[in-house]
Amino acid sequence: MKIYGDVYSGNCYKLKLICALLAIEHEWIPVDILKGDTRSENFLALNPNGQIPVCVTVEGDVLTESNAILYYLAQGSQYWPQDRLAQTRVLEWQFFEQYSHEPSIAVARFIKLYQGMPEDRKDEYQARLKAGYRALGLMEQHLENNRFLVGDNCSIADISLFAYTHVAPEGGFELSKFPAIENWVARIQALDGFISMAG
Ligand SMILES: N[C@@H](CCC(=O)N[C@@H](CS)C(=O)NCC(=O)O)C(=O)O
Repeated sequence: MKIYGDVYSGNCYKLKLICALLAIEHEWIPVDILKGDTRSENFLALNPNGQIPVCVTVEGDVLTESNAILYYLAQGSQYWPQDRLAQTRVLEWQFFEQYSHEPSIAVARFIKLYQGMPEDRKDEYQARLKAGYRALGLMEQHLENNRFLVGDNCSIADISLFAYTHVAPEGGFELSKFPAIENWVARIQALDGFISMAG
């Protein structure tokens, strides 16, 4: 199996993390977005949407969309629950991540960390910060009474949300305002097989 990605991208790190937790062997192929790798003819032949991560399975199927790939990789493991309601709850959090969390937190991080806060994106940054804090508030509320996002164990819902939440301070978010999130981050970091973004 091959994974094309950049580990400092949370979307790609999700896959690095599930592979580490489940000891899934794979070849990691580094892709540099800033150098325009995702716009090359070869890459667009793989993913016409021009985005990482991309996973090429042992059978040669090309998979895109980080949360869909998590679903593929977690089949048969404890990270994908058996129960229909719990499965639906996992999907709820993953759709929340893609619509309400990642677009604000990941983009705020990109503007601040990668682009160094250019003048023409300052207003947008403030809007993303506000939306990101709202998303973190919703997570905090849930995690005040729950150890993980769904049920008593870590699932791919947690992996999806962990990816950009734990690096939210790089985007200017103060995680110390969210003690339940900080405890949840520590619980994930303590999992057997956990690997950090830089690891
Ligand atoms: N919904 C996609 C988002 C993927 C995404 O935004 N990838 C970024 C890196 S984090 C990317 O490839 N950006 C390059 C581009 O769009 O040109 C997923 O979850 O996989």
